[in-house]
Amino acid sequence: MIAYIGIGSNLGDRLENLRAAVSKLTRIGEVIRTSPVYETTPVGLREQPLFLNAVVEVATGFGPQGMIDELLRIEKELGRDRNHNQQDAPRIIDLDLLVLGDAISSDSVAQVPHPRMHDRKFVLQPLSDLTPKLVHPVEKQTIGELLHELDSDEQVTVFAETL
Ligand code: PH2
Ligand code: MG
Ligand code: MG
Repeated sequence: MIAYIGIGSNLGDRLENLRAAVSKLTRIGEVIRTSPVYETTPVGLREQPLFLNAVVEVATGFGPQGMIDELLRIEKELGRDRNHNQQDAPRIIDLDLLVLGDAISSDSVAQVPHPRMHDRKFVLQPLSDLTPKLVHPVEKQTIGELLHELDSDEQVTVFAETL
């Protein structure tokens, strides 16, 4: 199945953190493509550094739970500490499962599609670069439509054309 994983960093060498994550993502399958990298204003807790965000396309045999377990393991290996952090605090790396084929799971630990992806420009812009015609399994609109219709004041600007 094709999976899309959202990656983000707003601490340390942000671009290097994203690159290190992509190389570890080969553990969940074959990395097919990566989107451009965007610099984005923080959503939620606003008083924190700008993020770099991108999306990675992976061909995988993993299911939602196995995938999320592995993403959490990779975050930890890259130095993310979840214990002493408030929600939405700055992070070295964040790996979010956005879409896994047309799987729908609302399980509290393994949610897919990501419950907030359709109202985040920092997700929809790079995802739309890779797959504008992909239909969101729950919203039933394409990623391109969701991006076009989103009314958001997030600033999302190209930081690097490739990862
Ligand atoms: N991640 C969040 C909260 N806010 N804002 C931006 N711009 N990029 C993110 O990756 C991000 C965020 C929670 O995971
Ligand atoms: Mg996130
Ligand atoms: Mg996350």
